[in-house]
Amino acid sequence: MAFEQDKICIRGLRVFAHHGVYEEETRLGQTFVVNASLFTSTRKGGMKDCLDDTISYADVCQFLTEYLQQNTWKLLEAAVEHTCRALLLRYPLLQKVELELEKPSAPIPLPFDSVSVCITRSWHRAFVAMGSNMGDKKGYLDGAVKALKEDSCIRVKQISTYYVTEPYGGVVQDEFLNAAIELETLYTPDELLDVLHDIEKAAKRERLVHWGPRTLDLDILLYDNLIQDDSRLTVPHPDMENRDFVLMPMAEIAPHLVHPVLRKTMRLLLNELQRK
Ligand code: A4P
Ligand code: MG
Repeated sequence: MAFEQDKICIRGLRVFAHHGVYEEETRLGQTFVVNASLFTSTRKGGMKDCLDDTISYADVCQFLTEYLQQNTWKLLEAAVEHTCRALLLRYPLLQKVELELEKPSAPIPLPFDSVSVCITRSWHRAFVAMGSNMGDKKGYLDGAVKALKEDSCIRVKQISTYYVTEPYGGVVQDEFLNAAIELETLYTPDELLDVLHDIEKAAKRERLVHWGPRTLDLDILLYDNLIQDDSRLTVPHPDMENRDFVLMPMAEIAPHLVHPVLRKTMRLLLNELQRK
């Protein structure tokens, strides 16, 4: 049972800080007002009546105050973006945050109550396929896992077994080592793709032959229930249902996960492919 709608709300926290485009704003400072909704399951804390099992709103208010005072941004957009990320990284029980930063004394020579920027940010669940068929294949996959683990905006949740697989796609080449990873990330799909490309580059990956040999290939298989198809990124990965080297590790770490387009579980997709 999920408690995704539970939230802890903070309204009207006043913080004297120095954000603004104008020099007087950063020099003199002004009062900002913070409103926050912290999405986290309150069930355990509620049942046990224990502060250790929830997020302390007093602690969050203190953190917000210090964070907004210790940093200076020109834009409210930047202040809320960085603050959301800092909150999500600091509080492991926090799944999603809605943050509004108001500037009641913004330099606007007109009568107004307040201006604000309000954004919602959260952890996302993604699955990444790894493949290597050159050199130290296991070393390349291990290196990719290590690089993902070292990124603070990524939490590696599960790693499948490494599978030795026959090359798929018609190019005559060495056998592959393949695996799948489940992760949680603060990155958008495009940002995650950039991170994967950087890890590929660090593994001396060269894009020579399409579907050809590679030290390291990292593909995004799934990202939440997102369906996206543009010139740079297609999610779910367009060919995953035809690839046993993707479905075997996926059926191992997420057998009941449903493909958002095909509406079938990973285990069923693998069974269907193996029967073909
Ligand atoms: N791109 C679009 N969607 C995605 C996505 N979901 N994840 C774009 C990652 N990238 C995505 O990829 C080309 C472009 O695809 C990227 O720049 C990105 O913008 P690439 O990695 O540069 O080129 P590639 O790997 O040669 O092509 P492709 O189509 O990604 O090949 P695949 O699909 O990765 O297949 N056989 C076995 N047994 N095991 C394997 O791992 N891999 C391949 C390569 C062939 N045969 C294999 C295996
Ligand atoms: Mg690829």
